[in-house]
Amino acid sequence: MTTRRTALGALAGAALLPKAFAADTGAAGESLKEAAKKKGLRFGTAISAGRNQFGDPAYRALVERECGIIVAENEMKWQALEPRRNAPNFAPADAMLAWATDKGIAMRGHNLFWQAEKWLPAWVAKEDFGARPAQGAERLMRKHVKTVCEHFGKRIGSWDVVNEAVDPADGKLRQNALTRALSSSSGAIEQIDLAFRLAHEYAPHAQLVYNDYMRGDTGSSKHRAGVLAMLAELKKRGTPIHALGLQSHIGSWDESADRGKADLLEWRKFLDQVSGMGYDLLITEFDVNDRRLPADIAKRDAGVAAAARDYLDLTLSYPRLSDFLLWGMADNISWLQTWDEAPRTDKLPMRPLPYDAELRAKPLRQAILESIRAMPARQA
Ligand code: 9MR
Repeated sequence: MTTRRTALGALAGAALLPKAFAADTGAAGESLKEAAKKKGLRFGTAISAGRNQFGDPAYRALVERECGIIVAENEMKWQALEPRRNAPNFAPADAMLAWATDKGIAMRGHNLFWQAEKWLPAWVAKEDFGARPAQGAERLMRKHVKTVCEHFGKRIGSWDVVNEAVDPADGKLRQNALTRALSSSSGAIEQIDLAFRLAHEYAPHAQLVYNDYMRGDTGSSKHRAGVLAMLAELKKRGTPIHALGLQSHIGSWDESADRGKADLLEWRKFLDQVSGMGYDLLITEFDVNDRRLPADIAKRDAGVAAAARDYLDLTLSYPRLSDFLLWGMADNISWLQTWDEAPRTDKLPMRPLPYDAELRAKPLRQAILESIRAMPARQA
């Protein structure tokens, strides 16, 4: 069978888009980034060097057409930038940033510190911080932030400084090798505060973001409460943090349409509280898990689009929100295909993103476009 990828390989011009793409998006029509720009919103996506994305000219052309901002799905994580101590590897991230800069696409940074220990580089967990562990941990954190922020400089205008600090199970702050070294008694707040202060020192131009996956459903109530408590504490401490990143991996947990409405009310309350504290908002990793929807593709795609509309109409209504990024553009490259915590029981491939594997636009793209067109314009 000829796949889109092999057919593409035969094309001489890398910039050529498959016919299906041109027809389905109405390539002459308005792109998502153009629609967003009219509202003072930046629209974009994560992109990865893995899973046939950044290396695929057709995928890159799609990102270029639709997106005004990108984020590296994995390539700027500490684990990726310094897999072994003092053995940095900036090349994959640099290649993306060079491409984005060339195309006039902005890029944000994800992330300086991922709090779950398993996502820190393995060598950090084994690090001997010496007789004065707090100073040793601070030294290491400073070196990391300095190296990374100075390397990318002003080309990265927004950083996820701390990722996923709150444990959804109890709303408490997660511990890791750095938090334990910095504070034996009072949890991780010192380390989080320090992370933001260092980011402010070495990237004073940048928007500094706390990024997490809290949701509106009942199962996420401790998570929301924990994030609110942490944001309140950081405000009290005068920590230089500007915004909350709403990852927005939706669709996995909300049980019914009715419950969905109640969850949206909780979500509204949460966003009101966060903006009430003076924090800006971003949607950083949007996708829709379709595990609760039927196998039939038309029904599934309609259900995904409807869930997106409900969530986006509410979330984009907050004037403090001015960036909206998806966690990928096409179904086949989504992390959800291999995530085993909330799988489809029928094992069918998920359809969580606005384009299918052949880069044909799906109803989700239309839903995103309509939500953007319906949202109130941001102040300049
Ligand atoms: O999508 C990412 C996947 O390719 C990586 O294997 C994984 C671990 O680095 O991270 C995934 O992205 C996560 C993001 O960095 C933070 N929020 C949740 C995302 C999905 O797990």
